[in-house]
Amino acid sequence: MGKTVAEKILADHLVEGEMKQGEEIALRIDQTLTQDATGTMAYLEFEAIGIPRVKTELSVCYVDHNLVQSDFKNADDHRFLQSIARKFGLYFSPPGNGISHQVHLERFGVPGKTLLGSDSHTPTGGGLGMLAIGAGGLDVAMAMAGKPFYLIMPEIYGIKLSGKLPPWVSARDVLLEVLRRLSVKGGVGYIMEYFGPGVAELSVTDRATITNFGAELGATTSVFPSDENTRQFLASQGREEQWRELVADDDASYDQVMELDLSSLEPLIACPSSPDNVVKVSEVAGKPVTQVLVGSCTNSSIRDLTVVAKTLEKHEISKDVSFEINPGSRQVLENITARGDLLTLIHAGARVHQAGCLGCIGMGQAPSTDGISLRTFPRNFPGRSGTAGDKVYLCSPEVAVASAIRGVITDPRELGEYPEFTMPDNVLPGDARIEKPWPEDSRIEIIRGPNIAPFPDFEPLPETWQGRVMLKVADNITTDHIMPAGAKILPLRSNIPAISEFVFNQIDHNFPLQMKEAVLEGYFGLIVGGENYGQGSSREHAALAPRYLGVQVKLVKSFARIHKANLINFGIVPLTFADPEDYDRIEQGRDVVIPGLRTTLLDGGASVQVEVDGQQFTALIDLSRRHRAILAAGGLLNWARNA
Ligand code: MIC
Ligand code: SF4
Repeated sequence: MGKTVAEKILADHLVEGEMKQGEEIALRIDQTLTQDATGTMAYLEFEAIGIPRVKTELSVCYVDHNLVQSDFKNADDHRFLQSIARKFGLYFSPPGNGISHQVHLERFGVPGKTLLGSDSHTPTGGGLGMLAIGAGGLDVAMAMAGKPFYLIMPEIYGIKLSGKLPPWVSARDVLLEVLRRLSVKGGVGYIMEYFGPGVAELSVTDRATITNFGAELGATTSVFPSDENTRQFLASQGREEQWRELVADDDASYDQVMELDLSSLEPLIACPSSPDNVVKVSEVAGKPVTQVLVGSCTNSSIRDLTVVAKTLEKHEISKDVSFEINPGSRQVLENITARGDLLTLIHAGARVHQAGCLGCIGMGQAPSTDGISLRTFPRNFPGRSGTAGDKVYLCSPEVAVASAIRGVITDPRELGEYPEFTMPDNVLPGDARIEKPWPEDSRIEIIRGPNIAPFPDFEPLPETWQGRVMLKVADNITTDHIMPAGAKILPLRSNIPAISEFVFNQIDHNFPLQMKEAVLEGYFGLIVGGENYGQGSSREHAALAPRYLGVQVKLVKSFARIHKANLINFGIVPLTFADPEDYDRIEQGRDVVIPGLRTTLLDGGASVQVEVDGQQFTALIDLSRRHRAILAAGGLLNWARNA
């Protein structure tokens, strides 16, 4: 039987297991990427593994998140990462050079390769025909050490595209429509693969917008074929020799298929505060906006900023709107400058920032109280912008610029003629600041600032587990809820004791104190949760910091993929309710005993009895043998040391 693109790449990289849905498989990883907010911890872990050089074909260390230097902490981390890259043989992309995913697409991505990144939007590389997967920092550290990446074989969800996008409708609207149909948990357990005649109508940057934003479906990754458009994109980057054709066989079959006619789409928008809260722009048109931000790894390519600039040639920005541009990369900035579009943007009143994540992760750009903020970003989780009670909408650059012009949410089709954009045959590479790997030299020193704390040690799992329900939360809890980001907390990413003071900060700011008191009384923590627990960011701090506080078990209705893997890596046992209605029967504050948890795990038991104040509940254990051994050891590093 024929293969899909995803199956071809998986088969080429399979080192263990069988490609049967639900089985654990191990993949060889060709390339890795890290960014600074997850990277510092990933390299501390890499150092703990004790390998002198990275063993991948190519690994890149990016600095793009923690750009605001309000004291020494972020600046120290930047220096630490540069010295790490020099020491261990990585490329280094410094602050201001751009967002990891955008730069990687431009300068490093290669069709048919595997890429593992310590960031949930790593699937951006799927736009080039890569199998690009987001993971926790420790998994990326293991891949840099030459170890395979383990995952449960996903099913393949085929999205058959036909037709052509109408004027003022763009790639963002494609995925907003998919999110509207499937929700933020609709992609869990799947690789989304795009095929059909509509694929040829989308450029690589359009495709990258779709695979990037596809992270919000909870999917393992998303992938497009590598075709003539891919060849042209790589040629424009001066990398044509890295192109290879990669398309699904004619008789390939998909586990699910969705049909999507691009011609039938219209401008869409995700309302506060979830990326799947999607409506037609016309349904919310007329609401006043105070801030419009164009940027992020989803929508800040040369195409995106050119379309915005060309629209502004004929219009002005409303005086009631702060209109801001966060370029995706230095390459984008250099090219829009060379082509004159930057002048149009500045002239129209845009606030133009350095290339990076910026307000997307709450590094500045917080909106005003009650002010509607329109963003071309991938996430609008509550409070992520830095303003409590924020009203963040997600939309295309077209909707963003139209709304910035009118000062109210606006359907861009009202603006008349759609500006033409054709990708130039050659772009300025904009990569002069990217440092190539240094030759091995034992004299290279790693520069550590005082905020970098050593990696904490964790105990193995006890035979009988004793604890307390420390918190009960609802469905779709994000890792932003568990471990918030923002300009104040992000600089603590290399200091687990310090950052743990902010665990569950938005839900209950007393949580860390209560955990400490419980541990002193001899109780560890259990968290009860609903569906899709831990969706969103890949930050392993959402597992590591709670574990540091004494959280050792999570009992939920279902988990998001990356978070579940991170829990296992740091020795937190992920359990699910056998009967989801038991969720309603367990109250916060109750004492819990799980007799024989360790032996049950090691013996391969499929379930365990959880006693809450004397009442028995059955919890399911959906874990591989390897996972079970890691949990018993108290985490992946302990396990790897003993192996
Ligand atoms: C995000 O968009 O949430 C982030 C910030 O890029 C994260 C990584 C992090 O928390 O450092 C992600 O997407 O994984
Ligand atoms: Fe950066 Fe936002 Fe992309 Fe995350 S989603 S990598 S914070 S731009």
